[in-house]
Amino acid sequence: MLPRILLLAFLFTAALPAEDFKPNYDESKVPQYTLPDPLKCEDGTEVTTPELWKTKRRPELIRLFETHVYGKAPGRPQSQTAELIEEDENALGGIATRRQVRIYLENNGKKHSMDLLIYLPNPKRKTSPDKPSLAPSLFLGLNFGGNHTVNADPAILLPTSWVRGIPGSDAKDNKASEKDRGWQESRWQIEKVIKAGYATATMYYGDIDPDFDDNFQNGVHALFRNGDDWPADNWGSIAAWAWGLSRIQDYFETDPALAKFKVILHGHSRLGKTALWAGALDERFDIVISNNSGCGGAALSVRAYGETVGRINRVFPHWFCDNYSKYNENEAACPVDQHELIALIAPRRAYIASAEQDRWADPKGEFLAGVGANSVYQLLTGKPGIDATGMPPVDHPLLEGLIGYHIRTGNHDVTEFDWDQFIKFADPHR
Ligand code: GTR
Repeated sequence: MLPRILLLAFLFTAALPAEDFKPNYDESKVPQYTLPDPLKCEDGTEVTTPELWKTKRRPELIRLFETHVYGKAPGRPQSQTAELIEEDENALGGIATRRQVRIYLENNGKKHSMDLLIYLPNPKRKTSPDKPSLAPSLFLGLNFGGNHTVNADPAILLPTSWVRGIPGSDAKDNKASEKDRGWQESRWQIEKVIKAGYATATMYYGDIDPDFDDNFQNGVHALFRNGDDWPADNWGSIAAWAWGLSRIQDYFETDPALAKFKVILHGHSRLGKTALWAGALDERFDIVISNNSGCGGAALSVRAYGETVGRINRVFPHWFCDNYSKYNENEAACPVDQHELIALIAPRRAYIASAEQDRWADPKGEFLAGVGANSVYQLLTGKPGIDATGMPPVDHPLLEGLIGYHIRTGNHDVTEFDWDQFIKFADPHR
């Protein structure tokens, strides 16, 4: 039998649509381009002070990304409450306290709920004697298969929402399966994270918005949908998942056990795109980690290397706002590119992780987006984000700058190596 990871890689490739799209993997065929300047406003004003960045250019860039890329999400729902469904102070063999919290949202008379799984380390992380005021930290990320896939812990509740049948999972008829418990364990490394002193929390992304083109009738979109009108800059699914992450942060702030935690947002692939957009919008997130996020995530669109804007919009029409398709095969016309998404995280720390064989996500384009954000970090902090002159060799992480980066050997995945770097980068005592 094929190892599961190979089977997954095979199925993933085989599942690519039988359209004529041929990705470019030839660096010499990358078009000539000039990136939009993150420090130049639409009216030509040069941003020369942190104040001007904060009051003028940052809001402008957010509006441009909302209008042209991800769509504009609404504010908070009329009501949000949370219920502790289950708690065990002796979870994972005693190293953690598990809490499962149901978050209820209500708007315009419509209701929605979503389940959050949290592990807190036992005992609580010790503060360092020289930095006693440091807050504890928590990794927060959405998952692809259901909370029960992140660890084999038999007490984790299965999602009851629509489940996307990912190749390799046992989910059938869009229902979660018991057999998938712990299926994505290697991608989550829960025990390692806990033993390093961090808390960790996750939610199934389909609990926020199901990942299919449902004309935005389901998930949290339904709470705000008003008739058939759907403007071209309305929020797509990535914006909805990002909105859900901010609602989780709202919940943390109401819970005395969690309110003090610094939150490190992370995400893989489409959920890496989501983490970046959520972190760009919501400055309460302390650090943002993008793993193999590629097109519409950390990779520069204008390079059109690997997955392109046209290809992603055709295959996943519900991820972005409708306006984004204007830039199919026309990336340079878009007034923003993805280095400006990283710049929106400044002055907070960002980490970009690539994989050598994940050419579909354009590792070089992911690195160059970090470099493209340097001028904003320089303006806000006096230091560039990426602390290096060129792309580092494979398996040589850059951990020192405010923007961390690595390209590791291997495929599109989240591995223990990735987690080792995320943990080091996020260390509040470093
Ligand atoms: C692919 C898509 C990528 C990436 C990936 C994933 O099919 O082309 O942009 O998001 O899915 O999320 O697994």
